Amino acid sequence: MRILSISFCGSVSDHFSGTFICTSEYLSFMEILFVEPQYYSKYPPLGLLKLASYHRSRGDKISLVRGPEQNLNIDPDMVYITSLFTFAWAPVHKAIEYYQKKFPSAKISVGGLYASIMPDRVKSHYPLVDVHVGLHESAEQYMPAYDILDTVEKWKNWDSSILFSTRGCIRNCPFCVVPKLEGKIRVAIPEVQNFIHPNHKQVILWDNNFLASPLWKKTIVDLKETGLKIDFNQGLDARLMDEEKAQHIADLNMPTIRMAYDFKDEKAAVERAVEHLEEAGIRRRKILFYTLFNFYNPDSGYGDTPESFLEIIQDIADLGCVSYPMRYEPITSLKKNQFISPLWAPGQLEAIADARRVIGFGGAFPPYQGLVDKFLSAKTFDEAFELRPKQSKDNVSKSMNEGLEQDACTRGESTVSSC
Ligand code: B12
Ligand code: SF4
Repeated sequence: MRILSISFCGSVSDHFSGTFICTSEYLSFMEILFVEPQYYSKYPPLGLLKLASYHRSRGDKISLVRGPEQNLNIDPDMVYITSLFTFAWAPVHKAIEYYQKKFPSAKISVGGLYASIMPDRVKSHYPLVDVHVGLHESAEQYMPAYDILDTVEKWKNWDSSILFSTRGCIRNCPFCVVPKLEGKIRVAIPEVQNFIHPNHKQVILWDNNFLASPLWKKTIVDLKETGLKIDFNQGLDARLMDEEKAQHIADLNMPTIRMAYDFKDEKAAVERAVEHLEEAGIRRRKILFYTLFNFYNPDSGYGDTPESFLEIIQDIADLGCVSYPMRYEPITSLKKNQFISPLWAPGQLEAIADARRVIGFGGAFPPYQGLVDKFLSAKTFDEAFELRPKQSKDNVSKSMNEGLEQDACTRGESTVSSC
């Protein structure tokens, strides 16, 4: 830790946050190393970028690395390690061990999703490490320090601003950890334009349930004014879609409208949402529905089945929209794709994975005529997801795609969400 004496009112801030520290006392500042473990991720470590901005505004010296980094010419006072999916715990543990050994006198703090969902597990492996559970409310107010991404090869050319305009959710779906970690919905950023980097080309919103925001209209108007491409990445709640919301959404530059259709009792709401969006001028093939499968609640004995899943896929095909199957992962899953609901056979789960790869496009099922016919004519799940053994991937995709326009909404998409 270094001690700096300031005898006047000085700015020690990040130019985006505009925060001033005004003091005539001794100000201590630290050198902090921010570590993103080396797990698979399509997105840079947003939480760490906000924390980095926050600490920069306090005068601390910050640097960012991904995974165990050998070429480091620093002697940090603190190492901040983030975490993501619980099933991606191994790279987090590896990072803790590596930096504990490399900087034995540094204080190590671990936060993020895995640490928040399973703090006791982290603590039992590493009793000396600080475990931070939940959000860091002060850091939440800061523009992420996107500039430090330049120092990490993987993120050098990152050009999108990511934000949560709200946190929390109005619902309490049994398969989701958001209400437990973030609580009820609240506005996190009322003026989204202040959180969009001037050089960025796209805005990605990670709101859990954007349409439930009391500021949904203002936020959409503000987003529209940026003229940038907008992605409500976590999906919009079809049950909350109405005529007015659909009109506003249609005003945005949004290649894909993502929503969720998880359970059969959502059918009427899903149909209404599609109608509203179509009336607002959005083509049905631009609308994508995430569909949960393999969910099972041992307490109630309730879960989806191959048959209920097929009905949902048929409904979506019939509506002329895209479906994106999403396999349920238990909240404390330590290994992806290990959980098998007692209402599903392992081969049926594999059949969905194979179909997404072979006859799907970017993991989704677009409303190509061949696919729609295949799903709608099927009497059983096995018939719908059966693949002709002799057809190669290229042949099947070609016959499905023939004469059909590739849809922007599924091109190269492999993102999935739980909402
Ligand atoms: C964006 C997102 C995705 C993205 C990927 C994200 C990425 N980075 O690559 C996409 C859309 C691809 C995705 C996919 C999936 N997702 Co997802 N996703 C999310 C979401 C919305 C945000 C995750 C994120 O990146 N957060 C970045 C974090 C860490 O930043 P932050 O929250 O702003 O950080 C704050 C705090 O955590 C803290 N903090 C963070 N780090 C640190 C470090 C220190 C030292 C300190 C002090 C504090 C601190 O301070 C920050 C500021 O407040 C969460 C829901 C949510 N609201 O969190 C679900 C969530 C993580 N997803 C979930 C799931 C289930 C999935 C899927 C498995 C769905 C499926 N069935 O296919 C897939 C898995 C994909 C895969 N790769 O295998 C679950 C995970 C549960 C679990 N067991 O881990 C979540 C929690 C949602 C849910 N339903 O419960 N997802
Ligand atoms: S799945 Fe979506 S709607 Fe349901 S509780 Fe989670 S964030 Fe809310």
